[in-house]
Amino acid sequence: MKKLLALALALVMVLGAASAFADYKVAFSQIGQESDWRTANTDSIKAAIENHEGWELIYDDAQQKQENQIKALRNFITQGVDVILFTGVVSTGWEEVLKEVNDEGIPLILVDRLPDCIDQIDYVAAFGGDFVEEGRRQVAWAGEYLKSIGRGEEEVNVVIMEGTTGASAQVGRTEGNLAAIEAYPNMKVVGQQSGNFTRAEGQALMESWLKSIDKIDVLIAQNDDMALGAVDAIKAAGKVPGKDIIIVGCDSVKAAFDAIVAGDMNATIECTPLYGPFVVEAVEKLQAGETMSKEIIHPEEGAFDTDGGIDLGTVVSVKAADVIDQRQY
Ligand code: GYE
Repeated sequence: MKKLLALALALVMVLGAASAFADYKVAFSQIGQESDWRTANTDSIKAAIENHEGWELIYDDAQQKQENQIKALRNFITQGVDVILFTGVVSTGWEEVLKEVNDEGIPLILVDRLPDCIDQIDYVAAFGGDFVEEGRRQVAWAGEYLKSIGRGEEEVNVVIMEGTTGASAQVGRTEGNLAAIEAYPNMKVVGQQSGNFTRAEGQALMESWLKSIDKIDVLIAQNDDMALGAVDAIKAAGKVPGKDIIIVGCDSVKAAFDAIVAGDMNATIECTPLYGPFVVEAVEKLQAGETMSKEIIHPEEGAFDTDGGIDLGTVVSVKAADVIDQRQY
């Protein structure tokens, strides 16, 4: 009997010690791998968690499907993870599953594309780009640039290549694009369609626009990958990207900097994917029992182009060639 008791006691101690050292499970439901931005975002968050002592990363790539993300979130609940990092492929349809996460008492950190139901759910912190402002800056860049080269009075045809339909990044940037265009009566929207944030779909959409629209002067692409796909389509059609068609992208990925320096693109509005450090700070605070502000944190972002000096009201563009060596993604 005594032996049995001693054994049981030893077991309890071993288990207790093991649980004290067990890794803190940080789960991350990622959208997919549609763009250079997304790759940089995944790498930043993965590395930050994996390199942190005592944390274990549980990662899921939803391949652009909302149903996969819902499944992943329910799996995280079943596995009893300690915290969930979440970004939603689209902005609607998350109430039910996020309430389930709340009901289980699993802390939720929102990153990048925030869900529409943000006010109905509990979360510990939220980080994301200011998509409306990014969209506004895209059009303002084109409008101000046209003025700077003496084309401010000329009627120009603009096409807007949108991101994944229903994604908060698409909804916000479209709102910003259209609101900003009001300030430039010379700019007329002659095409507006989704290229799904991918290079291949951006190329295909530009090909079809070049066939169906007589004159295109400006392309506003809601991410750089689509802009780069469009560059290929424009070249294939025998036109000169960056000259015959002014191209403004979004994200400010390395490939866009290269394209700007090469003269193929004119500008890119920054949207940072580097959320690793934000996530680490939030999870550390959570572990320490500190409460955080519910305010959505937008990182500071700039605009980059061929020559710099275009005043966008909230920010002045910087010459891409001057800072290309400092780019981290
Ligand atoms: O701009 C785009 C990516 O949600 C901000 O998603 C992100 C967007 C980014 O596919 O390239």
